[in-house]
Amino acid sequence: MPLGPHASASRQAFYESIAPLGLAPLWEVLHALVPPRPATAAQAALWRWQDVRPEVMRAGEIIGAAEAVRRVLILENPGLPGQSSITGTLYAGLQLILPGEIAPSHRHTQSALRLVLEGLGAYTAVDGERHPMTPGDFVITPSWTWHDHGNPGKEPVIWLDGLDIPLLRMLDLGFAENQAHPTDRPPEPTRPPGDALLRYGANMVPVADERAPTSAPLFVYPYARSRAAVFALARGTLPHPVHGFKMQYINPTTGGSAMPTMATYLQLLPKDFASAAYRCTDAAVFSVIEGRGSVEIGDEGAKRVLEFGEKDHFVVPSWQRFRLRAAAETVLFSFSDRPVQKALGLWRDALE
Ligand code: 1HN
Repeated sequence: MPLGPHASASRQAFYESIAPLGLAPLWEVLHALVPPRPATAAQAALWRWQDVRPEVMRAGEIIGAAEAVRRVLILENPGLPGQSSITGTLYAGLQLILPGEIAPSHRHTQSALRLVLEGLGAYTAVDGERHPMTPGDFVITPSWTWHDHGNPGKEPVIWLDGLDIPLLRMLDLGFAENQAHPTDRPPEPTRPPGDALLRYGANMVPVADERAPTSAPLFVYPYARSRAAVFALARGTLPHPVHGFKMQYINPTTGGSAMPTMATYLQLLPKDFASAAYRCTDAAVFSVIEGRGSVEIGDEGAKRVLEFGEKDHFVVPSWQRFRLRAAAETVLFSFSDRPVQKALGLWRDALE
């Protein structure tokens, strides 16, 4: 029992006497339990590509993808050490797959997203379809879908992984299974290349769908298409004062977020754009696809300015005031747990 502000020696003795009965005094913790505003332990943080890329490549020298199962360096929030978390509810990491390697097939209740950062020639397979990954491609692995990765190409390939691991840990509903297959031979695809995009990515959905629908049947959002969409949004209009030109990736069968637990966005900031100050209750992880700029995070007195460039990652914690500035035309990918907060009727934002 931590010694709270009201814990005189006699009170402390009382607390110790009730602890074996599974009892604890609310008044010592009440203010921490119901803070006037989110008091996250997560901190604003930046991972610079030039610092982390060499370490990701070094991981490739010390362990193989098959042995590691997933060879990933976790982007761990400095305020949440040892928790494999970038925010209170989300996990992020950088995954490397070298030429000739495979990462074996498995499935889990945690939903996953990938944003390809570097390299050509690797694929990710979801539900039996292989997608050849190109930088900027956004790929999802919805909850409980089988997935594996492979690199039959000639270049190392690195991508960002985002998962709802801490959220599911909080809910105690982690399940996982490994698919039986030789570790040197990936499972054979069961669907032709491009199938999901053709079926679900043409502003149409199949009537009387014979395939068992997953929670989100469209699993690939190729960068060329998403990029064209945000640039089209920018034509002939002024940027939104907070968001610039920002679009959400959707699940075509619901119109909602691509996955039920994580919202994902692509955002274009014109050169010299400076956003209005803004805060929202969903902490967000950003990946810089193109351009450079800065993000100012925190209130007066506790402000931090993080300068970002291509392939850098940064995190804006819950309810911290932030402003984005673009020194060049900039394209940002980001993700958060906003759909969960909205489903519970709890999400808030404020212009201030
Ligand atoms: C996972 O399945 C992948 O499939 C990446 O690439 C990272 C982190 C924790 C648990 C499962 C993947 C993961 C993961």
